[in-house]
Amino acid sequence: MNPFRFVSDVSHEAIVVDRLFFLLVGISVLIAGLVTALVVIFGVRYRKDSPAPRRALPQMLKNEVEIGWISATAFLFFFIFWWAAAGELSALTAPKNALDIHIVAKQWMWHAQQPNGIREINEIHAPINTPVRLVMTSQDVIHSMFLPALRIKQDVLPGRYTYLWFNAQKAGTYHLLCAEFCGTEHSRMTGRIVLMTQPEYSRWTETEAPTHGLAAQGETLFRSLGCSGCHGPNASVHAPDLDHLYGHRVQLSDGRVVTADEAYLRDSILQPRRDIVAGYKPLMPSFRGIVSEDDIVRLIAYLKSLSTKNVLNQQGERQ
Ligand code: HEC
Ligand SMILES: [Cu+2]
Repeated sequence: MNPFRFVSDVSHEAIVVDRLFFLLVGISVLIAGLVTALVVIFGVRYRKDSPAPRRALPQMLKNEVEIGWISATAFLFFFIFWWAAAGELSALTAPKNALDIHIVAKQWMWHAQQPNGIREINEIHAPINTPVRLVMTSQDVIHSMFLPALRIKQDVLPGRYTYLWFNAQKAGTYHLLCAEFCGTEHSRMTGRIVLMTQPEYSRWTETEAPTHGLAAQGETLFRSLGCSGCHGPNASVHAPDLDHLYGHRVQLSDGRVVTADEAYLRDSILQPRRDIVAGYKPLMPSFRGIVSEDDIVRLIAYLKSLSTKNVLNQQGERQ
């Protein structure tokens, strides 16, 4: 943990961010230096009572010079724009096979849940050379997940999910900070991200593993909350089968078609009246105030496991 590192080599994206940053600093220093030098030179040369000849009316430069100058600067700025935009766009969408780690922020701590159910406080363990996606929400106010070594930051909001992903290439322990003022102890809302090689990470998950993974905990909730009473195979209520749901498209009764992502599943549980599936009655009760953010994470992990199981089965049949 060296807070005074100027250059990060923890991930490919961090390296790109640094190069861009130093390019911009370099250009700014050059231009600021040039302007300062000219101010000083002209100030001295044309001071009051200086014998230097007054300047005549400005002369037009040759067209070629004007066009060359304008295209060169325009090209430079489009290049910077393209470079920054390309980096930013790839930072937005995580690869499909990313490892999902769920984060719930609350005043004043970070609560992480690994796919296999391990719970961590103010600490995130993650493997390197693997795309890792943080699926984040807040239980109270707005927080912001800041991982300076990876050069990434994302606000964490109550009532919805935001995402952050990275593919680290260097193991180590790095800072994790809250970058949005969130109350008295905001400055103490810090932690560490521990990046490990894949064998180390598997060993860690094995030694720490609780008896029940996240999806299994979700399945237990699914039964104890009565979801299975409506969504199960022998239900008397006409409710959609949730097996094929995650990642697939859903036709809603008002004609919209949406993709069932984490946000959709969360909304289905907390505000079921908002998106009614086509062909069904709005019979599902809202679970707002009944399930905590952590429980929603578990339920979603369970629903996701139903859909991956299905994809595997389909592949198995095809082979
Ligand atoms: C009283 C019966 C009932 C209970 C209990 C119930 N649901 Fe539902 N659920 C429905 C019905 C009916 C729909 C379809 C209408 C709609 O979209 O609201 C639905 C829709 C959904 C959808 C969207 C399905 C799709 O195909 O897009 C999800 C996800 C869901 N329920 C999850 C849950 C979870 C998780 C629980 C337990 C916390 C639960 N449900 C409890 C009846 C129920
Ligand atoms: Cu915070």
